[in-house]
Amino acid sequence: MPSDYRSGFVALIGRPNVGKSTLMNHIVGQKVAIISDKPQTTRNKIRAVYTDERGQIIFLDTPGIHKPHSKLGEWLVKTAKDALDEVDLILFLVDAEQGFGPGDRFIIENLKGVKTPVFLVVNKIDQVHPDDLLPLIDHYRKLYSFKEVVPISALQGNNTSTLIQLIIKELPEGPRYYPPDQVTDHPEHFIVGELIREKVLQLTREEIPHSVAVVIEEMKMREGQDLLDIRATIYTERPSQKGILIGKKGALLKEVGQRAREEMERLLGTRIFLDLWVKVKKDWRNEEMLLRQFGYRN
Ligand code: GDP
Ligand code: MG
Ligand code: K
Repeated sequence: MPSDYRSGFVALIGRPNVGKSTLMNHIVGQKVAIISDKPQTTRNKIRAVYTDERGQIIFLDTPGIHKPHSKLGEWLVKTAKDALDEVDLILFLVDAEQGFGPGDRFIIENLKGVKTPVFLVVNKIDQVHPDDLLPLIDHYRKLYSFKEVVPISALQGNNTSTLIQLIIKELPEGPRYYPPDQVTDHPEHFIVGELIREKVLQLTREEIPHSVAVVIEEMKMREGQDLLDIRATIYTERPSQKGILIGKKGALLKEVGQRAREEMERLLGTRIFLDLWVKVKKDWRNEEMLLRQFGYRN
């Protein structure tokens, strides 16, 4: 990793249907698997992670800013505004085809109290004549001082690499928080890892526990099925420990997997296929990639 590696948190805001989900999916290069739609209590939920050799962008799902019609609505707007103060950058996505709307005005009014820099991202440029684009951008610019203005088409991918480049430039220097192949993160990752570790501890003796770590390599719904695929690796420090963990003809590992899977299914309310591996990694405690993943607590 270069020493000037950049990383940080980016909130994507905008009216419904401006293309937020489309942009997110395009940037991470695949559909972001939604593992659970249980209501979130956290203000910022990680939605997608983009990684390249220059930096890592963590996109957050912050509560939307809509004109409040109630006390609860007011509280939600307040929460959303506070959340926007905690990120490194805000992408305000607007719809070139629909043009300026009252929803945009409301968001801009609220951005005025927020210290985080804001990019205006004008989406759906594939639907408008270039001559109409500049007056629209001017209109937004008169209302707010955006750090950058980036016209894109999230659907066709026009100018999205420029957008990524500008985002990374704006982020502070920082570490890679997530492994490069990870595009989503959910608290479930952590819980699932802990469940596996718990079963290992319950089914083995003292020589195993302290040297065991569990990494969830992949967790996603199988296309078109109500089945969650989870691929996990249990790391031990010595080959002898690996042998113990696997057991005679794989019996122990099978037992660990079965117990963990049954509990996960109850917890997450979905059928699960658990693909469980054991690997030896001497000194995993010093391995940067693993530490990053183990160190994560939401
Ligand atoms: P969200 O509500 O902001 O998440 O918006 P979505 O991502 O769900 O997009 C709403 C609609 O706009 C969908 O029908 C998308 O296919 C469409 N859309 C998104 N981005 C573009 C774009 O760049 N060009 C065009 N033509 N349509 C887009
Ligand atoms: Mg959406
Ligand atoms: K601001």
